[in-house]
Amino acid sequence: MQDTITSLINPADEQGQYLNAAALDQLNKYFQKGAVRVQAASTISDTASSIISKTVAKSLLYGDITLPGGNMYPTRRYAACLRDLNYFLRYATYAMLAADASILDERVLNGLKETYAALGVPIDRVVEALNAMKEVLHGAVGAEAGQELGVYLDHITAGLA
Ligand code: CYC
Repeated sequence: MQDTITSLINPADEQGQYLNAAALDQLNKYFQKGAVRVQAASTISDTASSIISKTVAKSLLYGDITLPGGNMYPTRRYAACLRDLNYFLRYATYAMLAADASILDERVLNGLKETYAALGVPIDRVVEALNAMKEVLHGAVGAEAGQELGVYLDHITAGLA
């Protein structure tokens, strides 16, 4: 996993250089938003299950997908879906704190598209749920952190395309 700090320090170290003005400017922006990110992560830690249930209610709950023949039926699959949404929320939160998407590539997206295809998990519905999660997060953590989390949820969507 990478984060903003290591991704600026590592290349400078490889060249034996102090951080240049552009790198320091990026670090400054990263630290300026630090309190907002930690506050958002704190809200998510406290309210994750409500964020997930609102997400499901907005996107998946009232349709055929939860009925016999749908991929969220029976309860075992429903539970797998809730678990996956929790993974997406938790890893998007880590990525937001690091301001770096690499953890998503390494731990979430690696092989996920193929797994979903093999199990018949409908990717368009996963994307619908990810978009609903973005809206729910906007309400839960506010516009600024919500927008940043949205970048990482979009990264998951892009990795499933
Ligand atoms: C299954 N989701 C899976 C599986 C994996 C993941 C590996 C197959 C193994 C299992 O059932 O546990 C995902 N596992 C992950 C991820 C990580 C991981 C992301 C990284 C931490 O370790 N079905 C729907 C909805 C959607 C859904 C649209 C929820 C948004 O219709 C999800 N995922 C879903 C379902 C299954 C699944 C229903 C079970 C499918 C089956 O067994 O038939």
